Amino acid sequence: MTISKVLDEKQMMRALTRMSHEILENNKGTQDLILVGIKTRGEYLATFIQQKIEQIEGIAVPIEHIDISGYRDDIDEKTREVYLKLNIDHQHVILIDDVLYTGRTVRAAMDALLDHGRPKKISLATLIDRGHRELPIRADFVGKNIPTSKEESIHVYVKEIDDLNEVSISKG
Ligand code: 3GP
Ligand code: 5GP
Ligand code: MG
Repeated sequence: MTISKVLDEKQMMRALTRMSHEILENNKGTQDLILVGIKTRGEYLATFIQQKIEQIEGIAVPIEHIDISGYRDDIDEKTREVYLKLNIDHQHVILIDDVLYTGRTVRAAMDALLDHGRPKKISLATLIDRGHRELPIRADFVGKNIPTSKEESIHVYVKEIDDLNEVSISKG
């Protein structure tokens, strides 16, 4: 198996910092902004972006994390239980995930959100876009585009779980 580093810690932090600025620029500040991290690793990336936005703007934007496994169309379990404490009506929700691949996870996350309210806008931020979409979904904020083959895997490591911040790609 060959493994190569795609982003070291500094590069990963810079990418997330740039994405935080882009989100603020796009939204013209923090007004009506809600961050929703998709578990597991999207949760930690969302928290990083929230802290960065607070450093830049001095405002802690609302944040929530969702586990959308019950909403996926390619697994049997259809529990469709996603709990959101925040009222997302008329808000600009930024969905945040680690890797965007087929787009099915994001489709499921949008279903879950729309069961809970009527946001004025949903945007998508992903640290890595590896291509191979199976649905008409694209990200608004991307850390790095990494064209992959289907045999390759992207590994996103976050300090809170993996004791390091890094992205690598493996094959074989
Ligand atoms: P995450 O929950 O921290 O994002 O999807 C469950 C986990 O499996 C993910 O972790 C992800 O890192 C890992 N994973 C690696 N390759 C794949 C893949 O091709 N599809 C999915 N759904 N998950 C993958
Ligand atoms: P999708 O639903 O777009 O196919 O896949 C997105 C989800 O699957 C992400 O939440 C991500 O965790 C996981 N995923 C898909 N491909 C990869 C990959 O190559 N590496 C990692 N780490 N996660 C992946
Ligand atoms: Mg993920």
